[in-house]
Amino acid sequence: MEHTALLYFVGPAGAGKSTLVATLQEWMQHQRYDGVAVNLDPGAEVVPYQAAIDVREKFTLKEIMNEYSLGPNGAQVVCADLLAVELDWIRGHLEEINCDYFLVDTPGQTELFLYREASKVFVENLSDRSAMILLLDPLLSRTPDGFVTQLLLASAAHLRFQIPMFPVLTKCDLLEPKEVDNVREWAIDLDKLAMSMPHLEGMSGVLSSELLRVLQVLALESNLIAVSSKEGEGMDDLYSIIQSTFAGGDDLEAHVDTD
Ligand SMILES: Nc1nc2c(ncn2[C@@H]2O[C@H](COP(=O)(O)OP(=O)(O)O)[C@@H](O)[C@H]2O)c(=O)[nH]1
Ligand SMILES: [Mg+2]
Repeated sequence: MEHTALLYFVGPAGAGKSTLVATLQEWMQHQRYDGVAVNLDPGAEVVPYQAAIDVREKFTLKEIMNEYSLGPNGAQVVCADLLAVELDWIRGHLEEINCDYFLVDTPGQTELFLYREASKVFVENLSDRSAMILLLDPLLSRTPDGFVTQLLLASAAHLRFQIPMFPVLTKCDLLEPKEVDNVREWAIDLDKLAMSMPHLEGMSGVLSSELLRVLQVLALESNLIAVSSKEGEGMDDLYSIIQSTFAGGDDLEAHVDTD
């Protein structure tokens, strides 16, 4: 199995995972890097990229709903567990492919991917060079308390998975530039975030300040990258930070110069 790393795109439904996989893959193609897309979302109707490996060949959300007489939520849980059953099938396919990066699109519900034991087994065994691209919702992240909820999710991911995490603020075209700057500053400097927090009365005030202290300990390990798949923004920043983790340096300029 020859690849630089396998990247899981994880985040809430609608955060832009599938679109980011497609946009980053296209960007990589332009730069002559080889990004191979893998779809692990059995609930996807259509995906905006050509998947080299697609879990829907094995099962779809609709099939599981029918087979087990479940609604979509119950079926999502069964699907999350079935993923682990297909570990060998997927690994077999990965082993036949040589590329720079596998771009792995994951199911809509973050919590299913983060908290089910099956996906932990899956992530720990699929590749020994994995990372997680953690998509933060832009509309939630632009308020201090909303951003804290996103940091909590990031902290939970840190606790669950011992792999590099790259937090990404998606759809930044939906925010004012000033709002994007604010969020990025909060990510770097949690004291600034604390000062921006509204001084809430009672329970939520206590909760937020205690939470911030925990988050200061579990702080994000890398800069928050702002991307917009719509505008094609931030792909170079995202690539650079991944590349410097896995290939020991940003080879972007060197690579572009080779032609
Ligand atoms: N404005 C804007 N919309 C986006 C962007 N990326 C994705 N979207 C839209 O957000 C919706 C959900 O995107 P999708 O990639 O399917 O999210 P997923 O559920 O996380 O896979 C779609 O309607 C996309 O067109 C972006 O960068 N900017
Ligand atoms: Mg999707």
